Amino acid sequence: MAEGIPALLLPQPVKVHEVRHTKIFINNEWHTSISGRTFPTFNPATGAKICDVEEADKEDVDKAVQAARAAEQRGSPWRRMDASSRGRLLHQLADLMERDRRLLATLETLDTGKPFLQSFFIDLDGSIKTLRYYAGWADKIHGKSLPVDESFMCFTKHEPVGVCGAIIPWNFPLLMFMWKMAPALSCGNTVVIKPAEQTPLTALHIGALIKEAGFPPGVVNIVPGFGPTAGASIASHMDIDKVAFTGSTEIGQLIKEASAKSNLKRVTLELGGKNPCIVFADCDLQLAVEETQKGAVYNQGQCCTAASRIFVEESIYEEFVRRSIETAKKIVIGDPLDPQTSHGPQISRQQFDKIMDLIESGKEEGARLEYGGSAVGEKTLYIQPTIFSGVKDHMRIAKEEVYNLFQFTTDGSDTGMEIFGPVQCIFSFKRQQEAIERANNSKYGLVSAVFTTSMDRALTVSAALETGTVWINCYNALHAQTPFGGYKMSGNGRELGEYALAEYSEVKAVTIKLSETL
Ligand code: NAD
Ligand code: NW8
Repeated sequence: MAEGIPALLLPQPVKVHEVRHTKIFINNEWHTSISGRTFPTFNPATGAKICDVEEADKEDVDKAVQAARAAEQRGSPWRRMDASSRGRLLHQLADLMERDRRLLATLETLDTGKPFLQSFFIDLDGSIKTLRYYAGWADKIHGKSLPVDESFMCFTKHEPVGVCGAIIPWNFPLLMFMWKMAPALSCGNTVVIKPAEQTPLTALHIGALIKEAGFPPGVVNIVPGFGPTAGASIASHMDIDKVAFTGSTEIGQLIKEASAKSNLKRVTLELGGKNPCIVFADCDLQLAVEETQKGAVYNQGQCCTAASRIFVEESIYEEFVRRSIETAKKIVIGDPLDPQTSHGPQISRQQFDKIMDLIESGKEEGARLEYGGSAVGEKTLYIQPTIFSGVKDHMRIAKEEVYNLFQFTTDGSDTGMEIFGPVQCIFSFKRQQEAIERANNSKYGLVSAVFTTSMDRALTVSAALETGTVWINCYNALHAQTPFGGYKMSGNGRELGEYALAEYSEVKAVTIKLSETL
């Protein structure tokens, strides 16, 4: 990202002497936890504690839900506000994020370990664009009038669902917050949002900006805390109307179960994938090598969109592997705050151990380790970008989804679904049909990619792939306008784009009997 640009000309992180916002945000005010408990958040690059954060639990979630309910009731300032003013407020928040962009990017990097320039250019840019996109929708959300039989007329109206819960993962803390909050507010809902326990800091700064932007109290409430406590209380709450979740498949299943057993709140899920790429011999080879590698290792491999199964046509297989190794050598591992760094640490010891275990199993089961495969230094959370080739489909690194589902149904234990680390697995294929079948042979269906210069082939293969997104000659090409979500066990519903509005509104049909006809 910073290639060829002198470091001095690039945006720089701010020196954060102290983190300003560490409390629970309810009704535009900062609250200490009812239990009196706090929890620490760490910098994964150094292992140092950044600060302590107030720990929300069930009682704090109840308080946040009460505030959100009062704020969405008919007659409240938020419900009385006209739709274009709602849009103005979302733009106002985007302006404040632009003002605080370096600080937000620095906090995101401290909390996640992702390289600063990625925080600055990708996460902040995507977050701001998502807000502005839904700001534009606020006064363009409307129903239809329907020509019904006999002497009736009918119109539909899109109303807010009510109080929307959101449970956010640690891999894109700010971006996932915006993917959920922006469409929810655009439709006129109020929200209770739980950031991941590993990464609460940027969400809390947004709390301060929400207040400064002038949102009425209770419209946005932020409850930092743990999954089994604060998260589970959102999922099973009797007075939350909808919950949106991004994270592991196992917890996604618990969320849906909790909804079923409580009040049947609406559920949207964005879960994992074992995302396939199909690389044909007629592709632009250098482009395919670079995009699939970025797909696999971007954000230290911690993406729901991670390219984890790369199928390459036999005739270019060896050259593809050779070039992938060359490209991996250019990745700069280092201090995430240094603008030259392109690869940081994994988020936590738990994730690090899981990934190293999977790398070891790959070696043992006979995959060829072409590059990397080790931790960097002692007692750090850094893992080298790693390439396996000659991977047969039966091996554990390739079939982790089957392995995990088996574990889940037998003893309920969680070994995590994806590798979720910087590991690229390259397979070879002979025929197009074979590649499609192998790509589709998964419980998941989040994203896939096709590399070819034949438009015909690109369209034929994209039609056959069972995934919510198909990228052709690109990877991780996400846009606020484009819906994103999974087929099969990768999730339910869509985020982003016009489609996401349907997840945050109820449709009311009003039918009128006309007494007079002409
Ligand atoms: P997770 O699913 O446990 O965490 C995601 C969010 O859910 C966090 O906010 C967490 O606090 C919350 N949560 C956890 N348990 C909950 C519960 N019982 N009820 C309600 N909310 C709960 O993910 P993790 O444990 O941090 O990571 C495990 C694996 O999940 C990773 O290795 C990776 O494979 C996957 N993952 C996927 C994504 C994604 O973007 N799809 C993001 C993070 C992790
Ligand atoms: C929303 C998102 C984006 C955007 C750009 C570039 C690289 C990677 C990602 C990405 C609006 C506009 C732009 C990315 C983000 C999230 C996941 C995986 C990849 N997003 N981007 Cl889960």
